Amino acid sequence: MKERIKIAVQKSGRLTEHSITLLQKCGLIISHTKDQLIGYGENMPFDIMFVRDDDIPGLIQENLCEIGIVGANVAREKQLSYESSRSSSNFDLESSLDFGHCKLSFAYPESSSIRSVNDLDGKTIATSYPFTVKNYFTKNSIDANVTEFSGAVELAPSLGKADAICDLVSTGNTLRAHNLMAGETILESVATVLKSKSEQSEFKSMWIEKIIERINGVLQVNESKYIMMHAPKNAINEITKLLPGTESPTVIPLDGVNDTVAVHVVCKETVFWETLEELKDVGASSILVVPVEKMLM
Ligand code: PRT
Ligand code: ZN
Repeated sequence: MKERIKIAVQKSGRLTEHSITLLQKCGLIISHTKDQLIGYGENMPFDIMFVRDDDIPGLIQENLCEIGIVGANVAREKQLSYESSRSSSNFDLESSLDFGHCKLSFAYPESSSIRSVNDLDGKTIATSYPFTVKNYFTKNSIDANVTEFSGAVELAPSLGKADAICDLVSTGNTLRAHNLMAGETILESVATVLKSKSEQSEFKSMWIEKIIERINGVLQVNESKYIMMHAPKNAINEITKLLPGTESPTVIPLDGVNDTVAVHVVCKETVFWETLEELKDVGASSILVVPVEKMLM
């Protein structure tokens, strides 16, 4: 039987749809019905394991999966928990993705006198990320107690279980609804590709590198644009400087014209209207900006 590589993604939650879309953009055709815990990659040797996000680092740690997509918040917490038991994590945080943005931040009851981390000595903090929070306290010499809550952390102060909390925040609406004030952020998080550090067969290594290269390609494409314009020959240097993240432009002569050329560039960062206006100021005309569908560097 041919070897298969297992990719763990969240079964049902904020990361699920984005993770599947990302793998599909990498060319993977997944056959999967809603109730199945495993999806089958029809055209590549990948199986997709649908699990709770908290289980993803552990599956890689135990060599049951080779790749995972999970919030950096979860990956970091698990790394610190392994380190606390004197082992080390068996995965690398490989690529930061463009979804799942959130912050792990302190929040203080409006009714309390706590206004910053400097007021936390001797206080009790509720969180679902005890290792990350304890690590922060140790590094900043703060002598506070940490109590683990697996859900509804924002209720802990009103239940009398904690003086403050440290939880994920996205819009901040949940904090406001519970009369909590946002405090210092200890971790900015985004969905991340985890890759096993275990040694793999040549076949698996080749496919793991291939899918990661394609993921990075998809990320680049999301921002990248192909830009075409006419420009005076002597303005090419200035044009390249105005377009961030470009490599050497392709310069094509125009039929019957001597001092004007067609310039084509791939720009790997967002192109703003202001940039187009600046291009015009240095002599460019007929500027076209088109999306890039696929890119392999
Ligand atoms: O069932 P499973 O364990 O897989 O799911 P889960 O409930 O643990 O995770 P899920 O789907 O809620 O989140 C998965 C990942 O999404 C997290 O680990 C983060 O990496 C990321 N993420 C991004 C968030 C948020 N934004 C977020 N806002 N995870 C949780 N939240 C919570 C936050 O804690 C708060 O309670 O959403 C609530 C609303 O936030 P506000 O600030 O927008 O009001
Ligand atoms: Zn979870």
